[in-house]
Amino acid sequence: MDHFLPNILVTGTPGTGKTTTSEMIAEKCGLEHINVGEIIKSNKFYGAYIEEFDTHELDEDKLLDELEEMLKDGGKVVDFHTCEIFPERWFDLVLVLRADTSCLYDRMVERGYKKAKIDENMSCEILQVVLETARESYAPEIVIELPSNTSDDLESNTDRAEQWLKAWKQNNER
Ligand code: DAT
Repeated sequence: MDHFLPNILVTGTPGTGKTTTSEMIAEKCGLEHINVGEIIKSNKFYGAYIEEFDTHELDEDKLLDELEEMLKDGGKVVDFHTCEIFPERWFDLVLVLRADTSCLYDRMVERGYKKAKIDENMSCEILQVVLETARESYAPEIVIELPSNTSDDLESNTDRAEQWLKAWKQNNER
């Protein structure tokens, strides 16, 4: 996408800290946070309900149309656990957050997730499904894996995004 500011995708297994990190990056970098889960909910971009995972199927076409419009001018931090449904051209940087299993487990219990959903997410994180999918879906040099266990991690991840944005602006001056 040819735009004045870049778009950043923050992805990872549910509970790895996408929303927390995206909000901080957006605030520090003067970008806009887009929580894709919230957009799906508020617009009811749903297909059928899948009881086993306590979730709904996604109406991808409607979601992508909505996001295309939102991302066209750049300057967005997009937060979603699935990264392969988006066109590659949308993003200039893809951050994949990783959490240690004990950390992730505690966060999901705190959220009140059902056992099947916790099990699914734990194996997703252990098998690093999101990281590998991100590497298959985007140019490997724009995909960065970041630990997201502690508040120090949160701070250094935000600093890193800020540095990256600074460099991007210097390289894309018009
Ligand atoms: P996600 O959007 O990936 O589902 P979240 O941002 O809602 O995750 O975070 C889940 C919980 O974990 C929430 O209580 C905040 C906490 N958390 C997130 N990132 C963290 C970090 N780097 N250090 C400590 N706690 C963190």
